[in-house]
Amino acid sequence: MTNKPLVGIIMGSQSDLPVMRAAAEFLEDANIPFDLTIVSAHRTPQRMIEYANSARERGLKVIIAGAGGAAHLPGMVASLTTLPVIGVPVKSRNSIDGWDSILSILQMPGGIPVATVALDGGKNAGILAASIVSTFDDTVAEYMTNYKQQLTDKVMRSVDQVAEKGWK
Ligand code: RP5
Repeated sequence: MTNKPLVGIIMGSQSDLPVMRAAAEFLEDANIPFDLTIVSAHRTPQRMIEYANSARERGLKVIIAGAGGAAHLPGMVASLTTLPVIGVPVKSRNSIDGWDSILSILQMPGGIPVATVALDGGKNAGILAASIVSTFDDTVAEYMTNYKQQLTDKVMRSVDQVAEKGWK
């Protein structure tokens, strides 16, 4: 595995970090190199353009972009790069109830998709990015197989417990 970042994690504000760190934690556990920074579509539009335009040549394979409220960052980055973009709607303090962020990221026009995860779904964004990396990296593919097996094992332990102890 290279040390060069394969996944870029960006967010509109430092206030998004509590949600977005879950993506970083999953990638760190999976031993996938990533970089993480703040890029605001509205407050640093030029920086957003530079980030997205240079992403592929810097070696990134997928971008995770999170934002809240009028969440234009994921869609605008997707419009500027041919890399896959995973969008994380964040229920930020300027968000009414989260739907504003969800719809801003989800309801993209034809031709410019953003793979949108659930509200505050930083962890799933990390998992999805890792799945994308697993398409060309066998070590990551094995990690993902083990990860899914752990999920299955956990549920099956619950099945056994309920069967043993009953629902009361
Ligand atoms: C969005 O506005 C950011 O992504 C963040 O979710 C929200 C609030 O930003 P701050 O005012 O906390 O910097 O652009």
